[in-house]
Amino acid sequence: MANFAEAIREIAVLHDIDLVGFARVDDIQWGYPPRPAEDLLPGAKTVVVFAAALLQGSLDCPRGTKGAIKDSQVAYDRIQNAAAAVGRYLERNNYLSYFPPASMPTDAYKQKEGDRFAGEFSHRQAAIAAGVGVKGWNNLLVTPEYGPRVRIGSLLTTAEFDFEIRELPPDLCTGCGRCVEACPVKALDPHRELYLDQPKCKNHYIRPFLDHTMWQTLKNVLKVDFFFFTALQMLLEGYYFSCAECQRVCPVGKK
Ligand code: B12
Repeated sequence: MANFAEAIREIAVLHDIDLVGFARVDDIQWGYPPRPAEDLLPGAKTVVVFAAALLQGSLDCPRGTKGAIKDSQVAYDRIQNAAAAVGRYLERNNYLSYFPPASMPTDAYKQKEGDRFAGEFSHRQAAIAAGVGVKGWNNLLVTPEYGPRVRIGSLLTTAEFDFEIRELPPDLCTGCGRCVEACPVKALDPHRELYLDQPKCKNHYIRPFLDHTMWQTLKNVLKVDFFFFTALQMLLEGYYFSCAECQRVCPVGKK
């Protein structure tokens, strides 16, 4: 059998992917809401995880997150291009492949704590199983090389092949608490079952439309010029988030 792991790494590097990992789908801890790989690709055996590092300079830029948005969009393209190329390579070898979106579209659920967005697959859980990183206090995947400053994506495949999974130090996230402190809306608490208060994070993060209160949100929408200009930019440019503090302040992997 071809050395799939090696060939996949080579394809990923050509698409500017920084870290590649592999895991058996049965070793992925279920996410919540549960969505096992079998649901998405019947017969799935292996998951390939891709991490695309972000520019630390873009995240650190004192003028906010505009540059970071662009860099993240490019990271999503890098991941999707790599996943599509690896998928085609595996299908040429007669194994089916599927890559769940690394970003939107997501599903929305009504829950008692408020609306919750959930992707159809947890790239974070897959990346943890593949030894790409560990879960940090910031609720994010923290890698030794880039800390949480990565976008991640996965490809499911029916192929089974040999690979190695690296061992990561369990204290990679030292629990320094900088992310918890830095969160502008205090949405992080690693001592709760769900580290992240999603509605709090989401309402802050997709500002300027949504705000902390209904009233403030309405005021934003009623500023007509502001509303149309912002809506236009969001639609044309995919400009939709305005906070990445929990990624920015993490000391792990900082240059
Ligand atoms: C919806 C979404 C959001 C929502 C909700 C976040 C959430 N779910 O935690 C909002 C808008 C709030 C958000 C915010 C952010 N997001 Co976001 N988001 C997503 C998205 C699209 C889906 C997440 C999801 O629901 N997955 C499905 C569920 C099943 O899995 P999960 O949440 O990953 O896994 C957790 C749960 O399953 C839970 N869990 C596991 N078992 C159990 C069992 C029980 C009983 C319970 C209750 C829970 C539970 O623990 C898991 C790990 O935290 C993912 C992409 C993706 N598809 O994964 C990006 C993603 C998680 N976001 C990302 C980023 C970067 C951000 C932000 C920094 C904003 C920004 N600037 O982009 C913030 C960070 C917030 C934070 N500190 O967690 C990155 C994270 C990269 C990394 N290094 O980890 C991802 C992976 C996108 C990507 N492809 O790179 N996000």
